[in-house]
Amino acid sequence: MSTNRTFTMIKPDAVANGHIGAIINDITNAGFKIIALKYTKLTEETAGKFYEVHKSRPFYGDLVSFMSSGPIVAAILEKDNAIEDFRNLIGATNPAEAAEGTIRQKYAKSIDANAVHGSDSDENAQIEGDFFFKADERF
Ligand code: DGI
Repeated sequence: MSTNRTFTMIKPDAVANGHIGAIINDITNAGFKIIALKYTKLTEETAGKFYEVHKSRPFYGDLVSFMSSGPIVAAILEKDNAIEDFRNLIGATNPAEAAEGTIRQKYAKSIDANAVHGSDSDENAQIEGDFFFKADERF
């Protein structure tokens, strides 16, 4: 159903460092259409729920406190092959390993403060988009 959509967040580090505009520009220049967009802030509780799949990982606590440390931008994006193309646009999880020109290579500082989120599957894109947006917030 949603194979042409992905979900992203501009994370607290990139928001705090003033990169919202540049990142949205990179995203739209890469051919993604914005379906939904929101400036908001996660609490420890909502960040914990969002990242529940990582609950058993050693970095879960740090991830939850980082993701609730400041405002974020959440968005649903549309493009053919959205999941794979968006993950190529953002680059590797660790910005030190992210390819030249990728969003993480340009704007991220560390593996935890890595500027952006991108869904890893169609199923998760659907779940993550539903976490932030109601039907009447999508256009
Ligand atoms: O899909 P990704 O965001 O590229 O990566 P992921 O789903 O494996 O992990 C989700 C987030 O968790 C990632 O964006 C940053 C954080 N993370 C992943 N691996 C590590 C990590 N944080 C720390 N501190 N150490 C890690 O090894």
